[in-house]
Amino acid sequence: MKIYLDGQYVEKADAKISVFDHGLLYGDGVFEGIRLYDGCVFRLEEHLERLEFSAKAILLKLPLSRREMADVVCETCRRNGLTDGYIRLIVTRGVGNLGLSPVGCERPTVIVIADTIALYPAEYYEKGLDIVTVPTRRINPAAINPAVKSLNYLNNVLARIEASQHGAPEAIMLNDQGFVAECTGDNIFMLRKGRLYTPDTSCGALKGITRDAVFDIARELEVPLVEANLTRYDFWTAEECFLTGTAAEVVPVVRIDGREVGDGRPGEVTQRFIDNFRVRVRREGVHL
Ligand code: PXG
Repeated sequence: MKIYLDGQYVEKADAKISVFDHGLLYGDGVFEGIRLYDGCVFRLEEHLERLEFSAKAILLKLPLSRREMADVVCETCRRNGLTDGYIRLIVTRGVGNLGLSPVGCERPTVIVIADTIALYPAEYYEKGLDIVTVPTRRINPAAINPAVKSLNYLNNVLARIEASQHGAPEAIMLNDQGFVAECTGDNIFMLRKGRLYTPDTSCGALKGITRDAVFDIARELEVPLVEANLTRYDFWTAEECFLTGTAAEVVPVVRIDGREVGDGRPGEVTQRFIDNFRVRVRREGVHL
């Protein structure tokens, strides 16, 4: 496997970074997780824009232009002979000294990993997920805004561990006011009386690329969509629920905190969104 590391394509065994890299020392950096479908990088421009916004928010100047970054992403896929897979794009503050200040970091580290993806089991899509709310809260937007896809994922990691302690594959995370924010690596939607609802990003959620795709699907399918402050009660009493994310795509939820969602089976509207999304991934990509 070839990995892009600071201007070179190196073998996996040689893809190493310094212990003085601030990405490691402080989680000081940003990243993207991107999917490759049938030789097309799904919504690459949107991912690169989010990376730029994340970098801007943490005052990190990206060393590559949008065009250069896109070329490096595609070239890494080509060099690995991939047509379907998962791309992890990482930019850290770079190598510095021991000390929080990034002043000594001369050059950001840029890494692109392109690998095959372990798909979610088909059962998740056929039967739906059984998920729980966990105690670990999403970060307050006044701290690091959760819209920044930063290398600080510890609260999401803890939430994911708490989910697995309950045997759940994903977890609902609340914000500090107790409203539903999102899941640990997915956004969340629910359906009630023909309207689709999702937490407003001011509730502390990542502006998901898949979430955006679902907004477009809602427009196409003429399902009204509302961004709002939502509580756990809203989700417990919903008719349908699903999660969206680069890894998960669109996946139904059938049980939340021990309460059945609707009739406890993946919903009809959810299925229409899944089907529509699976067509789009082959249409909305940048060809390698
Ligand atoms: N919320 C959070 C906190 C995320 O990290 C999403 C929502 C969904 O966003 P996208 O843009 O993917 O629709 C994410 C994305 C992984 C993995 O390795 C996690 C994500 C993406 C890809 C892989 O678990 N998180």
